[in-house]
Amino acid sequence: MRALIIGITGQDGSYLSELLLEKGYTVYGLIRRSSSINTGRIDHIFSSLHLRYGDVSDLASIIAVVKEATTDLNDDEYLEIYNLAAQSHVAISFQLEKYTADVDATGVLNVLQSIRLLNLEKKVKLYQASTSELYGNTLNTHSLKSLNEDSPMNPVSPYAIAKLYAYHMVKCYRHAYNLFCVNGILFNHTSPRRGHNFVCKKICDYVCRFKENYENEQTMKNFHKNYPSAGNLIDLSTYYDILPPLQLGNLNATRDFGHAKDYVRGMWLILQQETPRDYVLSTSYRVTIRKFVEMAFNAAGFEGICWEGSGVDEKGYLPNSSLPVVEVNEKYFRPYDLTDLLGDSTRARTELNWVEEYKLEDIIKEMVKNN
Ligand code: NDP
Ligand code: GDR
Repeated sequence: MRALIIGITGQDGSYLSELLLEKGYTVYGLIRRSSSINTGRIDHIFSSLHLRYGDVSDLASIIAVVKEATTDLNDDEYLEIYNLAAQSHVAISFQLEKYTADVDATGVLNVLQSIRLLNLEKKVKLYQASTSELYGNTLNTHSLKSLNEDSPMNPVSPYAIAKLYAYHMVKCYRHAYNLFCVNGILFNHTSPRRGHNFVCKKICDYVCRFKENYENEQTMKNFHKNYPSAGNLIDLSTYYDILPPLQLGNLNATRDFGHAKDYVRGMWLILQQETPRDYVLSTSYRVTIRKFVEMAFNAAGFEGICWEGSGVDEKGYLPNSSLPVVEVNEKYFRPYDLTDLLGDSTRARTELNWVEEYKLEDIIKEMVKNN
């Protein structure tokens, strides 16, 4: 059992590596050269992995690693390739349009071409990290209840447009060259290993700092109560940060959130099928970003956030406080946002027996605890 993970240093790559190692796979991984360390998520399993430098936009480096990973495969063996590499930030794709296309669209073509150039059509199974972003605002424009593999795709960002190219190219290679290549159309999934500038991680990081601050403040207040004479000697502000309110963008957007661990198990199941097929993975539980904020504060023991104002003037307050903990900042608005997402993963549930183990509340608790 051999696998190659392109994008192994990311959130999903790290959980998938753990899963495959547990199952006894030999795991190859492609990592990018970086001026600072980018292997933090896989350091704990570093010595068990076969890591090679490369870049999905560099065909030669893909050919080299695919060739190495398929050397001496027995007749009944094949290589599972998981292409998770992407410029994966939707908002940033509006600033890096061409680069996002090079990595997220034609990068996938490089992976597909490497398989053909090496005549490995019968020796490789390819998983492509596709996304619910492909649907754009279809849920509302088509008055649908939820989104499945047959729902119309209307991408609204450079990221999603690049991923739609990749999605179709995978289907094209499947039909044209009989390759086992499939799209996992995954809805948002998160974890303590989520990149820091995605909204759920950003919120949970803030809540943790807030809690720490609050506890330090309480400790200092108690200290002052017990030792009132120290008040003149100690400057309270040197003992805890004055934490500015969390700055967020669109609080009305909804997302269908799951745990990355459940989703990488789904990726593996998709590649174990006899027949290549695309699958949606989603929890079918959606919340607004505003609700996510409330749930994260609740998880840290701060209940009852109330919201005042609207649009850019909206602010979130904890009970009995006149200082906001959340403010809307238009800097985080996107030129074009995807406002509503809800998946229907009936196909994965019936054909793969895939079922998620984590509920959103548990995910948030884990993220707030393990920050
Ligand atoms: P991350 O951003 O955490 O990880 C992306 C990975 O791709 C990193 O290992 C990154 O390397 C690597 N990468 C980026 N550019 C290149 C490149 N040019 N060549 C090689 N590797 C590259 O994303 P996630 O783990 O969250 O997501 C995995 C995949 O699934 C992505 O393709 C994403 O678009 C897609 N997806 C994610 C969803 C989610 O909710 N998490 C939902 C649906 C799809 P480095 O560490 O060096 O930056
Ligand atoms: P998304 O995730 O765009 O769904 O893409 P992200 O967490 O960036 O945004 C989700 C929603 O939250 C709103 N939002 C903010 N977003 C960020 N990043 N920062 C903020 O401050 C903020 N405030 C509000 C956004 O407008 C948006 O509506 C993720 C990525 O993992 C993709 O790679 C993947 O394909 C999709 O999920 C499914």
